[in-house]
Amino acid sequence: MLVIGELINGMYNQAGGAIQKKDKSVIQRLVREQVEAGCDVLDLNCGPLSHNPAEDMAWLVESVQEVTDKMLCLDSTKPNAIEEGLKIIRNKAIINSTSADKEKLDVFVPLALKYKTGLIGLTLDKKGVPQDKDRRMELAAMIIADCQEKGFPLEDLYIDLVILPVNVAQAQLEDTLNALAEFKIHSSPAPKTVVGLSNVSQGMKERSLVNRTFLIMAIVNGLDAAILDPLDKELMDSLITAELILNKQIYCDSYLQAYKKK
Ligand code: THG
Repeated sequence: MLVIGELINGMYNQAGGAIQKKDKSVIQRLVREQVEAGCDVLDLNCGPLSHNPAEDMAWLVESVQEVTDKMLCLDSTKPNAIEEGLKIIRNKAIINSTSADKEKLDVFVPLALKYKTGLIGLTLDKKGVPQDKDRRMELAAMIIADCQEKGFPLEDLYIDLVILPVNVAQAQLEDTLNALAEFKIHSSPAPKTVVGLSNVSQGMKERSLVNRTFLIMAIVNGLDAAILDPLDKELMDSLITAELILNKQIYCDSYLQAYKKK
């Protein structure tokens, strides 16, 4: 499974303050810590307080690339912020994200083609996040069809079912788990799937427990990638163990350490 570290996000106090003060050392420490914890990709999000997201995104990409060659996931709703980052990116990147709206697809799919990046497609539109599984599947189908029409390779597309917090939309989580499984049944090759895991526990007390329980359930239902906090050791250890049990890694006694060195 592709593990995307979420900590370089202006929503977090640490990263948010560092972006405002242009303090590279904090960002570079967050890179090292997340990579050592076993993440494959780093999500970069300037956060809601950024006055100049394009400039901040370019600064983030530059600062992060000084200390790692890991893949970067550029997380912004603003195409110009994403493109400023892509212009200077050295390695493979993922655009996070387009919605299912035609105007968004017409901007982000060509951008992903131009820079040969991966692309996350959110199953939401102008009306917001769908309330049921069938509408999520319909929006996913719209994103997939648009990518096919434009010649974007489906193996580089990640469908995001947009996870809402348990305390806001409790009844929808089972739907999202079922939708994950249905992707794998209905199409071959199936599009890859991703979730923003920490969304599930926002505003709750038992965040770590809720995150890891949902993650394991999603992995069993075929989840391919997750944006998560890799410094949550119990979460990472549960993820690695779930992959081991699903026979996605070969067993050795030190499998937890072995995974993190990969
Ligand atoms: N899908 C996609 N991208 C995403 C999301 C998604 N990017 C952003 C987000 N969701 C995933 N990243 C986060 C990052 C932080 C938190 C949740 C999701 C979070 N932050 C603490 C909070 O708000 O309570 C901040 C607390 C602190 O400052 O320490 O929960 O769904 N494609």
